[in-house]
Amino acid sequence: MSRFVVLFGPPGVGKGTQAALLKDALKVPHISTGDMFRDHKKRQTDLGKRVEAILAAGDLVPDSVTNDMVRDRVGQADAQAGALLDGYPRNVAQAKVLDGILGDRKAKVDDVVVIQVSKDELIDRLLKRGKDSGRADDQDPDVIDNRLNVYGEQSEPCIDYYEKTGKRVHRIDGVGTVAEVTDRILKALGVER
Ligand code: B4P
Repeated sequence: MSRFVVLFGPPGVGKGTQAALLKDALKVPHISTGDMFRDHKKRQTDLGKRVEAILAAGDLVPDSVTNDMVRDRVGQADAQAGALLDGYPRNVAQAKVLDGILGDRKAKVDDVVVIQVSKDELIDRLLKRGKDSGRADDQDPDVIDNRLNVYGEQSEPCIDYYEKTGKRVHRIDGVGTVAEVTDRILKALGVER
């Protein structure tokens, strides 16, 4: 039996941080669309050149590009028994495409983990990472503001979509140490470390 878990929440909430720890406990690969785009950008592939300005502005990469990339990644051998999806879907259209991709192989989104923290905390975390890592989209307060608005307008409706389509939606308090948040998520998923 496969298990597909969507890790959901606004920029800076801890998705990437948690995914890196959860993938081992869940024994599935971590698929981060943000990481995949940044990798293309770093290698200056055609895709990387196309998305560079979009990432810098904090806008969403067009669905056609993102969906094709995810379809390809989820089709790879290591994702046959499931995956931890981080940063995808980011709008309801992507959520519907993901349902189609998984439905074609008789799988589905099993759990949606929604990590929550206050807006002030998100901004603090992103600016701190911007300083530590040099990541361009974490350094400009206007870009951070845009990313948070994009989340509210385009991404947040996915939660409602998943609730209406009967998925297990787990709301997790993202404030605390990284280990505390991991424990809360694993407990909600019924997984032992
Ligand atoms: P992402 O890479 O997904 O970036 P993100 O939303 O900022 O979250 P991330 O996972 O990296 O950060 P985390 O919360 O773990 O996307 C980047 C861009 O790619 C998007 O803006 C968009 O342009 C594009 N993109 C990606 N997916 C797309 C899609 N599906 N469709 C279209 N476009 C797409 O961590 C943030 C910071 O908080 C870290 O520094 C961490 O150390 C800290 N932190 C984590 N947990 C903490 C805790 N418990 N306490 C204190 N600090 C904590």
